[in-house]
Amino acid sequence: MTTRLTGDETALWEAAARVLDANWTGTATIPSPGLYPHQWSWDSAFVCMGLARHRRDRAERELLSLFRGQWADGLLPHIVFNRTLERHAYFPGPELWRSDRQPAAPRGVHTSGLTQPPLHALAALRLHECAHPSEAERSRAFLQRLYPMLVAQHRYLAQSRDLCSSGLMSICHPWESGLDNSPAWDDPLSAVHPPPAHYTRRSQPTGEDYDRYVWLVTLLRESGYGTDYLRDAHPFAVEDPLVNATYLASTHALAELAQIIGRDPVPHQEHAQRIHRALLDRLWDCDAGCFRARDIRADTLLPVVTVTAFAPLLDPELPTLHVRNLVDLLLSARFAGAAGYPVPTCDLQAPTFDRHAYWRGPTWVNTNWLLWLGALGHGLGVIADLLYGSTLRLVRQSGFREFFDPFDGSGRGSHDYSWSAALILDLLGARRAPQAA
Ligand code: 2M8
Repeated sequence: MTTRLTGDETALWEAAARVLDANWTGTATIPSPGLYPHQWSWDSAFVCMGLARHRRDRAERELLSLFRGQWADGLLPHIVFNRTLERHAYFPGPELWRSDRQPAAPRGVHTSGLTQPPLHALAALRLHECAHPSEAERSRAFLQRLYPMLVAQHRYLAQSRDLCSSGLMSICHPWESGLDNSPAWDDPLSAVHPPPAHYTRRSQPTGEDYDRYVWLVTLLRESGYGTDYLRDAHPFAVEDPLVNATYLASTHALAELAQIIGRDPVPHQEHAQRIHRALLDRLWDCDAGCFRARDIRADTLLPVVTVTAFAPLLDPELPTLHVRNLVDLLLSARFAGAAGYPVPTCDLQAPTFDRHAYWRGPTWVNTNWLLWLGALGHGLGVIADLLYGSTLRLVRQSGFREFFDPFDGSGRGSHDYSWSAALILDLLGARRAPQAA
């Protein structure tokens, strides 16, 4: 812990730490008891941001456990399955992905064959930055070990996921976005036509979309998760602002990590420039004054404005005009301005907005945290403080829930959700003192 906390903050800190301690399996942190019993990729990155300030030994093990699932081509899977659990602990389990039949997948570890937002280099950098001076040597040694795995992860994204050679990575499944049932995916998903399905599922979302999710995985699996297939034939391919903003932030982090361990940062810096330019060229919508996802099969920007519109605030070189437009939209009645508990995951005025439905409207701690980080990077202290305060208010009122009603702050989904707890530790640890102008 780096900051002196008040009594209330200490209680919140201890409650958050208890959630992470309870969800620790001995090798990694599950997202929540019951609903998500395996290890998820971007969840682990968020968890590391909190563990960096609570149990850095566990943060290191968390990342190493996740990278045990890395494929030979560099793919870092979005789920690493816990083999000791029953087959039906979570659907879809290893039997849908069949990673054991893929030559590039690791032996003895079952994984999915998808990615998630690549926040891991950023998590590793934050871990190093939070290290006590007495731990600096050990921290550098850990980075030496992790760095080649992070480089391989980014190489995979550049070589196998830059489907348009644009500089941006594409997602090939809504699950790769992390915002699974976001209304942004409604259009590209409607072009996916699965055969009738024969399974049941216990949590949201259900129905036709779920059939499409499973069908997309079946197509990927049957193609051997191949790059040529992804580029030329897979029906769902989207360049998303949040995914690419995390890709950019982690590419900058990789450059910093390279410097810390005496490697060459220049290739990462050049790559970051390319992502930066492509974000502006391909995903900025001048008329709407915000970023939107691009469906690369239809070559159009997707119509619904969601919280991912703001994620490029993570780009340290985002031009001032773009920052100003994003702040206007964020504070308007379409987002924070009319939600008592910002930031809703979908434009409140969009017909698809739904205050109860998972990623179709509710407020989430991780998206708030990403925007908080982006706002800090641009010196937007008032916006950062607004996000800080509203996020703390959510968990104080409703606990470490998976997501929250953006109008009344009531909690929804899982209880004791790991990233909600971990990111509160990071927020409390990083709380800033006001500075005179
Ligand atoms: C949710 O996604 C999984 C599939 O990956 C699911 O719906 O079962 C999403 O919220 C995702 O962002 C998150 O990583 C995962 C585990 O918390 O749950």
